Amino acid sequence: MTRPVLLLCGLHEATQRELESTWQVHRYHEATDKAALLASLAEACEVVVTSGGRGCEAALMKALPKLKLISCFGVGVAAIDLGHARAHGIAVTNTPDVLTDDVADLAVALMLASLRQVVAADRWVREGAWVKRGTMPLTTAVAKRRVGIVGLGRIGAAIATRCAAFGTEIAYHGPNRKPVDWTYFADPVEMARWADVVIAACPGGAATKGIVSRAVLEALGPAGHFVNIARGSVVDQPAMVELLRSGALGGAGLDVFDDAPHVPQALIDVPRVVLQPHHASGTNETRTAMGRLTLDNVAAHFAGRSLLTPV
Ligand code: 8YV
Repeated sequence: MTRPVLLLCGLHEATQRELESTWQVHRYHEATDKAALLASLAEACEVVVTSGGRGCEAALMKALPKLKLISCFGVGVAAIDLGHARAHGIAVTNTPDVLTDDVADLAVALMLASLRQVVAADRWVREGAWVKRGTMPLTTAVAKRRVGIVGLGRIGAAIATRCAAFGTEIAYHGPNRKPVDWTYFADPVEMARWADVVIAACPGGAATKGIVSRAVLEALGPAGHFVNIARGSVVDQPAMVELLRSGALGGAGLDVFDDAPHVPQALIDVPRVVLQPHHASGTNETRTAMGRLTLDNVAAHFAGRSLLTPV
């Protein structure tokens, strides 16, 4: 109870409640004088809790010289300066595996929604077009489509397995070929030329910044659909918006954006786009499991036990 923990952002409610009833939690995001808070914790704070979106910058780590653990609520740790953490003996934990199914489910839901225009069809009924204009324009079949996945990690592989059940052909792009039967493309542009749908499922960060480039989106083309459950940074967002608006890219299902929660109006205005508020892991079950791991890693640190999910 007496050990201080610095919390960088609001968390899943029950997780934050338990964190705050177990440790002496200081809410950095709500502090009016952040420098004073850091100074007051400098000699005592060993643990920071953050989220995948908030991450943790080197400057904050430097202000806490006793820092030993950054426990991240989320699998993506690209917003944490891992190089600085490693160089200074600060362990980082995340929440892998527990969210894989939900994130893969949402990727497939966005693919289905984009190809079958589920949201536009809902609007067609809701806004009375069915009565006034009759049947809506035809959509695109999912079966037999070619799906190219950028990043065949845990989540990418779970997406591929689900897509296989829909009778799609599957290929993937990543830094390395994997021991799987799906087709490997070393070049994402070539994969996009082959594909009807490209799904981004890779980690964020410098290595994947803009990997879904203008060239990839142009290769996907006017009949192609792009799904992103990875990070906004993996796609050239201005190019994507421009191509969607002009019809040079057929459609998109997007859970993540540059500068979230701000989504460009130009993107909101495209009717062939399905938007989500970064909610791929947003189920009660998964957020509870993510919270359990986040809390258990903190408890393991203070008890001197091995961390459960070190990055
Ligand atoms: C969460 C995520 O939305 O796990 C990740 O990397 O992006 C998501 O599961 C986020 O971390 C919760 O704030």
